[in-house]
Amino acid sequence: MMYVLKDWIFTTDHKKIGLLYLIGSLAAFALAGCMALLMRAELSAIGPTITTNPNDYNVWLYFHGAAMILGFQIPALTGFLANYLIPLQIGARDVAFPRVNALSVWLFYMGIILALMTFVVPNPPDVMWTGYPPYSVLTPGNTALYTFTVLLLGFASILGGVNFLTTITFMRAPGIGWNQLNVFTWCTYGAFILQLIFVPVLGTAVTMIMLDKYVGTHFFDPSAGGDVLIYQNLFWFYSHPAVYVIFLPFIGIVFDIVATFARNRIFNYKAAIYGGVGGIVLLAGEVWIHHLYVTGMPDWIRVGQMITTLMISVPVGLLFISLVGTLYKGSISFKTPMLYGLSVIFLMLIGGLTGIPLALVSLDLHVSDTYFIIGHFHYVMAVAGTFSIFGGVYYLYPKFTGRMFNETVGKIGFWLSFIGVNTVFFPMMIVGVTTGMPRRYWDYAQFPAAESYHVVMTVGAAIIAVGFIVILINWIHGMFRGEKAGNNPWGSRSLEWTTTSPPLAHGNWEAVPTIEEGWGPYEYGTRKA
Ligand code: HEM
Ligand SMILES: [Cu+2]
Repeated sequence: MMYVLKDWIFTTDHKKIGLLYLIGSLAAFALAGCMALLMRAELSAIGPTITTNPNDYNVWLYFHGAAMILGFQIPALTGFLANYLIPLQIGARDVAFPRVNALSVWLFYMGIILALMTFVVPNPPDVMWTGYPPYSVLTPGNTALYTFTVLLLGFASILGGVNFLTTITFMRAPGIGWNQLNVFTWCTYGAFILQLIFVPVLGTAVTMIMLDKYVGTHFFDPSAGGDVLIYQNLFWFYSHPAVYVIFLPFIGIVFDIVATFARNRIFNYKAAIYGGVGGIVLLAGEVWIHHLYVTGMPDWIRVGQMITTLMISVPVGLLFISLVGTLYKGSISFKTPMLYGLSVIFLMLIGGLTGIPLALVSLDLHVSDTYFIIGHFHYVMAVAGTFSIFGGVYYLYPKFTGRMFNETVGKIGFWLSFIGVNTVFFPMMIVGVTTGMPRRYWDYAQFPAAESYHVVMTVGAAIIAVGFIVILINWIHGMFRGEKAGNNPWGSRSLEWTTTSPPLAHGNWEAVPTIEEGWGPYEYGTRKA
């Protein structure tokens, strides 16, 4: 037992590090999900329901937002999936800097532990995941916990970025050219470029908060010449590109799942990569003002970024068309991973179509800070991202466990979650537009018309919780009792499925795979390239 523990604690193997990211990020998801259940329970009726202290709601919401994005989605996508898959997809024995890789996962765990202090310290942080001043400076809450959590998770992702950009650029097996890379690997490449450029901006912004609160500087103090909008601009200058740090890897893994279960070549591969991924990386830093339309910005800035925001839907659209096109004339099998993959297309459609109107200043002014916004970003990022991650776990499950999960229970877990999320987040958009229900309110006596919607949303949240428990039971049961998986249970053409299940602990293959002329991860002998 001690040996096993030591082996995991001191591992530098990319597969084990990937699984450590998975365990930590799923724990963050479970806890942040519990916060959502508490919020939903409180909002299930007008008036105090499970607490009489409004600040409890602030703390739940802070932990929910921060843990879901920084503790679950980003680490699960650029930590677990990137670590486990990329070296296998490019035919490498490991990443470029294995020890740095180990350091980054333990920085991630230190960030998680610090975030958990929220439930231990007497004055928990209550600054929301956005950490806006002046409240984050003036609050008696422990803002330093928020700041250091962000810094630790930020350093972990910067180290990950350096590692994977180097690995993908220089460690591809002979014969694997840029046009033979998996879409997932390309998408993650784009995400890591954005990480390296924008994470330091967030690090700077939260450090300035700390200096204002604990050292007495005045960056955000208007009475001393400071300006709170500096922070909001810095925060969204990172956080909107961060949306693509989440979107790119999640759409990437969905591409790989859809191509495998449709037995089809990627539709318009080059347009998806160079137009889609390339376009997003180029434009990601040019749209952040759409989060600040209501802050009284001058029109020329708002209109300018309204245009860039509409423009960025073009590369996103290119990726979307390529993904849907990959289904065309495919022989589709509806296994559990594919159900998650297909559901992401549906969720993205709703999320994307409700996002385009938000780019328009005139419309956004009406729905900004209402439940319409919450519903929209849960569809386009939160839920689409989570379903991609779960789809990715189910897809790789036979590879990293060597066993199969139960297909029927897999489908039950999927449908419970799918029905649950639509029951929560679709009414959210309706109640936001029809009643103007504002976000971040722990009670809503002024909006009595919203109550019946809140009841439906709370029932939906409960269905999601049951779905997640069914999924967890299936994953744990499969690890001990699942059927043996074999190397390639899905019949995929991608390189990771040429290894054993699980792959060799060190080095992945006996010998670096030889890549034949014309090989490609999506060569199913269907349509011409
Ligand atoms: C799994 C089911 C989920 C449920 C039931 C849920 C529910 C909620 C609720 C009720 C709110 C608060 C609304 C308010 O008072 O303003 C909220 C806010 C939020 N959620 Fe979720 N959520 C879920 C998943 C996620 C996921 C996967 C993410 C990942 C990105 C996420 C990110 C956020 C963020 C960033 C906020 C805004 C926090 C803020 O206002 O500062 N949620 N969610
Ligand atoms: Cu944005």
